Amino acid sequence: MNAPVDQATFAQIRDTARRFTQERLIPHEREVEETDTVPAELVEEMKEIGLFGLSVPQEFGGMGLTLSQEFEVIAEVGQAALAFRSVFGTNVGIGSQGIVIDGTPDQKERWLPGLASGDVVASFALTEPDAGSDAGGVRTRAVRDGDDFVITGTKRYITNANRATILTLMARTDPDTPGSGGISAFIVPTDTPGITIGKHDSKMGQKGTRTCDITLDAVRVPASSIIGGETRLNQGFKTAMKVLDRGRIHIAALATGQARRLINEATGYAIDRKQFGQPIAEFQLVQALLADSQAELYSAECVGRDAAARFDAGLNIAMEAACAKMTSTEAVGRIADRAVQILGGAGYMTEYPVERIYRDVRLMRIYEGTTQIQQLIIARNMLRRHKGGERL
Ligand code: COS
Repeated sequence: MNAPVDQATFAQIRDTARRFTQERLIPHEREVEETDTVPAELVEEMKEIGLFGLSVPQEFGGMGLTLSQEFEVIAEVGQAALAFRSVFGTNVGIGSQGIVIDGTPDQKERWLPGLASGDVVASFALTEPDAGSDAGGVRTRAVRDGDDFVITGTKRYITNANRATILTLMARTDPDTPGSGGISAFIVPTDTPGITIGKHDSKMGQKGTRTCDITLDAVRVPASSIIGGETRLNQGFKTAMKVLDRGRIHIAALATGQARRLINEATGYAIDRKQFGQPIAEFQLVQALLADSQAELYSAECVGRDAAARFDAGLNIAMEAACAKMTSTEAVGRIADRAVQILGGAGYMTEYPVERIYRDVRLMRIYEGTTQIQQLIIARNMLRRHKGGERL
């Protein structure tokens, strides 16, 4: 857990992120949409201002932000097209955090400085063709062979797989234990023989992001590649869950960024657009759409910030992270829908960003755990706490 970066330094970091988003990222959105690629010069600029290292502790060259501070930076960058955050998002979140949370000192020393600078890119390889929501259904096998493990299987929809230097990869090390037990988390360099990265997926939205299949055919890694070392053999599911808990608050921040952008787009349009002789913003039915969106954004921000603060306080936040992810991603879906409605015909045209954002945010209710998985996590935790004598 990082100690907070002092307020003055943090204010500078957030201002830099805000300026970079408004002045560099947003002006390139159309190009990203049309070329399905984030320009290389922007990736270099992201490295220069430290975005890849937001969450990596300072002793390993990162900014060492708390999750509350990361939330604010991601809510800024999250106002631009989601493809931009995706470039560095796996280094800040799901790709690096297994190592930060459970890694050995050697693993941290070896990988975190490169992850912080962006010279190393990490992907999180959990999902498989037959293991999506059922993360415990991992079929990729890691079979011990002397001091090594030999890994065979297929991973699916892996973000940044095409650019990854390493994978934090979940594989079954105990074939006799079905479900979540018997899974270990490995650090697997992508230049290891036997790894093939598939062609990148064609998606409804989020153009410029990259997700690919990865096939592993007898990929040999030393046993020391298990995150946390051999003492964490068969403990990889828990590492993955801890990573996802934290990642869900990061996604909540991202959703509030998109929500804010949508509200600004819709409000600006409503003030400029005249019908029946006056700006449509003066009509109460349009005001109701705007007000509902603002109230939902505010609620989402409050829940997300509270969950982040609880994480920073060292509390178990599985339930709160699920609440934050569900609340904010469901809200941004409704906010995007209202924004299209306020723009009317224009909202359906590719000329206006809300058309793209409407498609882009749809994935937020799916990745890092669907809304239905968040409901399941919330309900399970409620029942556990209640049965344990706590009142909710
Ligand atoms: N932190 C730490 N440990 C956790 C945990 C958490 N948040 N959640 C569960 N665990 C532990 C449990 O305590 C349990 O430990 P024991 O075996 O020692 O009792 C173990 O992990 C298994 O937990 P559980 O029985 O709850 O696992 P399930 O197989 O029922 O799965 C869900 C739980 C559904 C919540 C999990 O599979 C999940 O999150 N699925 C969604 C995956 C996802 O988000 N995919 C998106 C793509 S990856 S970007």
